[in-house]
Amino acid sequence: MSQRTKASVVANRRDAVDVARIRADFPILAREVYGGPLVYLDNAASAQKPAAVIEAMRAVMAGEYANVHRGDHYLSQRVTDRFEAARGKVARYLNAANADEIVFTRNATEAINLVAASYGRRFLGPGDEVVLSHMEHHANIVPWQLLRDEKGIVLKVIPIDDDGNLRMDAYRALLGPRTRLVAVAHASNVLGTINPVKEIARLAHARGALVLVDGAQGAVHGGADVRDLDVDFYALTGHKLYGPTGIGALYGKKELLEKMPPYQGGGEMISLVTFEETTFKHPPARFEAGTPAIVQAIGLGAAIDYVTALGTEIIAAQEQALLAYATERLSAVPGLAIQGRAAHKCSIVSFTIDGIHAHDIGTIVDRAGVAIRAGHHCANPLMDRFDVPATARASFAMYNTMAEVDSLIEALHAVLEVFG
Ligand code: 7TS
Repeated sequence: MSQRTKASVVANRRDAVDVARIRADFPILAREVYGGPLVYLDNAASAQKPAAVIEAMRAVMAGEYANVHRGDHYLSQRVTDRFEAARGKVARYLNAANADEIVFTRNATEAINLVAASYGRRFLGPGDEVVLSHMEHHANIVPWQLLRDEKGIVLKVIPIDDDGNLRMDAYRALLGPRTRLVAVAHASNVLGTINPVKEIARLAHARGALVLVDGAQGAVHGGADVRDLDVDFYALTGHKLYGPTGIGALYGKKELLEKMPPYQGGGEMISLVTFEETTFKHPPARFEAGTPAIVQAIGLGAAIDYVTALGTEIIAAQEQALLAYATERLSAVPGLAIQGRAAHKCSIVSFTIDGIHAHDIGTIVDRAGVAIRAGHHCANPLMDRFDVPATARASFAMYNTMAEVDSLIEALHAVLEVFG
């Protein structure tokens, strides 16, 4: 093993919780890269998977696999039960009133596209306004632009301040008689800002507008309570929540989903088909055409079981401790600027270093085994707002350690050396 000793992955007393115990649940964290420990700080892009998720997926394929909802036979019934149980777990995780309010999708992107393609095409028309924010991921911008080009809706953008907070005064001023939908991120994947979604929803509802929350990041850090937030739609993605890829979910209030038309046609979503006409099932089946991601949904259910058993307090305690420590140490790196200094943040820190491109930072720290992300993070308008082409981004999960933050800082000093 290189100079990068075991110390950099071993949890110690500076950690807020017993991280070593959590790390032991994630097989990949034990592997090495370039002959030294892996320091995985790219959790906002995709989180690693606990053994419980890997095992749940293996077990269903090895022992209980068949297609869902369509077989009278034993295996089909067993796997259908497990698939529907996973839906129930998502519903409980989001505190939805009913499992029928959860539509399985491929990811958060597909969940947002579903609302644009179904609700948007049916209920929005020329001049209707959809309010977005300047910190949205492309997944919560482009579907609305496609709808704008098709239906003539108008997009309005909530500005943000220099610390990365939504300008709530400007938001209030944007809300008007034509506002039909407000679509905002629960948490920014670049700035880490956690938005005041409950207040955003309250103000939108007072004007008769609906609220869609992109929870791709927000659902990870301590969950989300859709009834407390009182949002109409909430999109999440499984792979950031320690689950597999290929599975996400859309929460939608029952009365809304019930009046929304299908956006894809095929098997499983119909009641009766003739060549003249087709009648559709009730939600969520209406929105799940074709064979769903059965194994992945069960894997997501296992991931939710895992984080629920660990407990949101434990997760939040370690993530917030990592965020505070990383912010303090990064701030002391010469020439480094942090983008996103909101008071209420999740464990994501974006930064730039004077005169060094973000991709160079990412590449050099990688050679020290430190995985971060560099780029525009699918948030071009936000890059423009901060007048940077790209940022480097470290994003922490509850299995990361203070010692790993030290490894990042050490690697950044190596970057500074390379660039003189
Ligand atoms: N919304 C936000 C806020 C995100 O951070 C992401 C993914 C998405 C939507 C899309 O999620 P998907 O699972 O549908 O692709 N964000 C990132 C990221 O920050 N780095 O890689 C993916």
